[in-house]
Amino acid sequence: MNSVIIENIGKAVKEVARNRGSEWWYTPHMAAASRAIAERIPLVDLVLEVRDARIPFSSEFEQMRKVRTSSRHIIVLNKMDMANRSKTKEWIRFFEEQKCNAIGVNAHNKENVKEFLTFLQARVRELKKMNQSAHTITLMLVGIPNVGKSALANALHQVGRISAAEKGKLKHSIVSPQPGETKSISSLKIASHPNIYVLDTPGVLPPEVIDDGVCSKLALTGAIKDIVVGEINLARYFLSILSLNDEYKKWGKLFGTEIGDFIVNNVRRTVFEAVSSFTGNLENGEDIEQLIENQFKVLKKAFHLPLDSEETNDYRVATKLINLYRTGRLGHYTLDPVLSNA
Ligand SMILES: Nc1nc2c(ncn2[C@@H]2O[C@H](COP(=O)(O)OP(=O)(O)O)[C@@H](O)[C@H]2O)c(=O)[nH]1
Ligand SMILES: [Mg+2]
Repeated sequence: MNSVIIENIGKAVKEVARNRGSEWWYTPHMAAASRAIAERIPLVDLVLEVRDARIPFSSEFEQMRKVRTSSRHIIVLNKMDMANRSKTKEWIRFFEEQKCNAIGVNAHNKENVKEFLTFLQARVRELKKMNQSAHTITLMLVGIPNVGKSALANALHQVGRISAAEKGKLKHSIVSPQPGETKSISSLKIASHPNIYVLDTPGVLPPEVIDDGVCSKLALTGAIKDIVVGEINLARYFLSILSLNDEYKKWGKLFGTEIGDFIVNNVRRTVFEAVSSFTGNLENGEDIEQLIENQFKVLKKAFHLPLDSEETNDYRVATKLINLYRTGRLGHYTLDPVLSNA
């Protein structure tokens, strides 16, 4: 993997964490949320640690590592639709071998959320066997920013209320592509008989800045605001991932037969051609830098950008590319290699 790009992103994040500090990284708001979450962990029946399925390792919620709740702790790999399907399965197997419950979800897919609710109800029934007196069950969603906690809370609330045939206005948590939009803990009902409530909580980043690779992945998947790292750095990082991944090779076979989004096809063709005609060494950091520079140039054409001002165009290429990546239109990438239990 290209170490120069990753180092630069890590440096940018650390600088921000150090200088402007609390405004961007571990905000006072996060510190307060972290305390409020810690108080509730012993009180709730299940803690659902939401992670991003694209980065099951890097999106760990550090606070859960310290509290040993084992049987009451479930790792939820959300945004499964954006990750590599077989890698998600491997990751789930890894967690299960670690004796930790894990499940993949896509908060935007209603059928999938229904299955998830059924899974949760089964867990709740097991709990009730152990504790007969409990008639109201509380689950708590925790995790770093932007992994989809609020989206999941809303989706469970919606699905649960419909099947429980209850009337009344649906509540909802604020879902946003910007990290840090959930400001307080809120409670939503997701099932009856027994009554199950889910607590949505604000995202919390670890207080200490972590390693460059983790910073880069958090930035690309949107857990850290884009301006911290800069869109151009993010796009460069994504291009390095794309160029070292076999995914683009599949695109070569599709040319001539593709349907659908003209720009997407154009971008794929451009990236494919740039990588396959590249004569440098993909293992070499400097060579990759060169490849990425070339890709930025040719992508300007693919995005139909006027060939004037260099800087604004780089920025535009970057934002367009990041947008295509984040809407899953350039493929499904799991950025964390699966850990082995060995
Ligand atoms: N593709 C995809 N996007 C999701 C999913 N869940 C949430 N999102 C999006 O991710 C962003 C962050 O969601 P949000 O619920 O606000 O995250 P939170 O900060 O953890 O509460 C929003 O733009 C959501 O629409 C999912 O399963 N798949
Ligand atoms: Mg939220």
